Amino acid sequence: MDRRFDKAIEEARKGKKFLVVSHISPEGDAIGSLLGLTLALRSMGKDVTAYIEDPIPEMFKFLPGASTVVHELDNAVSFDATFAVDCGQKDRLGRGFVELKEPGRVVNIDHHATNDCFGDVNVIVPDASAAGELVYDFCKAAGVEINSEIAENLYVAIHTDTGSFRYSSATAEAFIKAGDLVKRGAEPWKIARLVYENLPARKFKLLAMVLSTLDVIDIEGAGGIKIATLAVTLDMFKKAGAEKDMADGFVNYARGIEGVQVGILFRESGPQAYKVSMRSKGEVDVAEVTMSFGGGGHRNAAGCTLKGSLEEVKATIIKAIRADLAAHKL
Ligand SMILES: [Mn+2]
Repeated sequence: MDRRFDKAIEEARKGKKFLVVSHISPEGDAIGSLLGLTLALRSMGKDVTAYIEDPIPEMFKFLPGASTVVHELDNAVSFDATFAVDCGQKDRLGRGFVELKEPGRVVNIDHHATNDCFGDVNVIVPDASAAGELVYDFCKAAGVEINSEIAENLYVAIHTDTGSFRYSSATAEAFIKAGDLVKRGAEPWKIARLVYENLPARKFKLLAMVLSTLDVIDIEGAGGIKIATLAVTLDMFKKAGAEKDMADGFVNYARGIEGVQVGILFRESGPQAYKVSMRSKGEVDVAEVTMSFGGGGHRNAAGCTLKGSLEEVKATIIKAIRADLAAHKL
C-alpha cells in the first residue's frame, strides 16, 4: 500500500476547485505530468484550471488536454488547493501563481532532490525518473483509472525526462510504468514521431549557429576533465526565426562529445543575463555547482541564471567547476 500520497489524496478528495501548475520553460515532464494530473482530477469530477506561464512548445501541443492550459491567471480567483508538479522552487511556477491571493493549500509533487518543500503538503521523491511517474503513483493510490489520455501524457513525461530511457534515472520502475502506460493506450511510435521527428527546419538553422560556438576546454587538476560549452544569443534566435524553447536539449550535443564530462549551454536571456544549462556524465555533480548560484536540478542535469557578459558568466562557471573538482579531489 502506497501511503506517500495520503495527504495529497485527502486534498484532492475534499476540495472541488483546483489549480494545477508547473514550471516556466516547460518541457515534456512538466507538461505531461501537469496534464496527466489535470485529467486525473477532472475524472474525479473536479473543476481544474491548468496553468503554465510560458507557451506549450509546438511538439507537445498534441497531448490530450494541452489546449485547455491557460497562461494567465486572475489573481482574485480562489482555489481550494493548488497542485504543483515537477518544480523545485515556488518562484519557478510563474507570475500568475505567485501573485494569486488564494491558491489554497499547496500540494508539491516533485522529483528534484533540490526541492525546497514550498508546499503545505510535499511529496518529494528524488528516485522517481520523472514527475510523471509520481502522477502515475498518485493515480494508482487514489484509485483513478489511467485512461489512454492520461497514459499518453505520463508516457511522454517519463520518456522525455529519462532522455528516451538513456539516463541513469531510467530505472526498472520507469520501464515498468512506461510499459503499463503503453498497455493503457500510449503509442510509442506515434509519440516519438510527434515529439522527436517532427521538428521545424528553423530549429536546425539555430542548431547550426549554436554548434559553431563549440568550445572544448581542458580543466586541469587531479584527474583533469574536459568540459564543452555552447552558446545561444538572442540574435541567433532572431536570425533563425526560432522560438525561445527551440534551444532546449542543445546542451546534450556538448555532453555527447568523447571525453567530455560536463556539457554547458549558455543561453542569453536578457541584457547581460545568461541562463546556464549544465549536463554531466562523469563525477561532477552539476546540481551542486548551480546551487551556489541559486539554481538547482539533478546530479546530471541542472541550471541557473547569471548576470554578466558571456565571457564573464563562462569564467564564473568554469571557476565554480574547478572549485567543485578541488573540493571533491576528483
Ligand atoms: Mn522532471
